[in-house]
Amino acid sequence: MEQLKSIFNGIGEIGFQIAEKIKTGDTGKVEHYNQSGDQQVKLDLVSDQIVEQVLKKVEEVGEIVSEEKREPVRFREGGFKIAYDPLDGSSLIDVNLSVGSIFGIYKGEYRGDRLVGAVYIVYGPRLEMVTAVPGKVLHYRERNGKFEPVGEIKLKEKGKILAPGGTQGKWFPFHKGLIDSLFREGYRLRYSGGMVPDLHQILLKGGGLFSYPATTDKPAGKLRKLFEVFPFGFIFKEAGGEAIDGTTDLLELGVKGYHDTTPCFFGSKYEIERVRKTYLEQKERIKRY
Ligand code: AHM
Ligand code: MG
Repeated sequence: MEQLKSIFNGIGEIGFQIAEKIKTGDTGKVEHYNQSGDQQVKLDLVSDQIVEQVLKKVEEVGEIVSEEKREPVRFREGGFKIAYDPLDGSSLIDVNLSVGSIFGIYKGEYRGDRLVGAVYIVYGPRLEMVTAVPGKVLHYRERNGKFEPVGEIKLKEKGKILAPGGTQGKWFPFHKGLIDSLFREGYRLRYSGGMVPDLHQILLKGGGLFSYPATTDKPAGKLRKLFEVFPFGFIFKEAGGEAIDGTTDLLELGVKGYHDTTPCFFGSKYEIERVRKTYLEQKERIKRY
């Protein structure tokens, strides 16, 4: 879609500006908590302002909302709506691990089935960007101050790595059983605690499974539908993988509030089928009691 090009260009510019701030900015915390109750770091807020300033100038963008904002900010009538996490994993900057920015682009309402595109930026040893539109997920890498295409991302049927999120002591036994059985099959652990690099690794290595399940202390999971889960759900599906909450396609989940969370699983077909089977069996078991 031609109109998305200027949005992708704007997001590319945002990537360069946030990358500069990460290199030199203050990683201290501020006395503010976002809607999800996370203490914000100064860089979260600086990054949020960068996104707002750049997207305000892009004609095609009507409105934005972010993990750091209570409510949407309206720029103009019509146009696309963008929901984003300006700096995901910001608590990892202190220890110099990779972090990212995540964007979902909507036509109409902020709902999974209204997504028309998604983008993420990875701030790692190198600056990278991935854009997705229906049928095409493209990988870019920074070279001489510009994003240059590297190639298309396509998932295989089955991968080799697992990124199992959430505190293990708070996992439900059937979830632990699933993860343990995948490890017994030979999967290897790859979890940094940054959703963007963890999912980027699965996408580039051809497959695997990232999970952030319901836990006994967080029955609705941790990750936010609009700012983290839907954009990656779209990207995984367009790359030939799947994204579910255990049983249901993530993009079919309803949205009640901007900061809603959901359990989530992203992966290639084989691993997601394993998740679905386990979670459906569990649902059946609950029904019987
Ligand atoms: P954030 O938006 O406050 O940075 O939180 C999101 C991050 C994800 O990047 C990551 O997958 C998850 O939180 C890790 O959570 P945990 O520390 O519970 O494993
Ligand atoms: Mg986040």
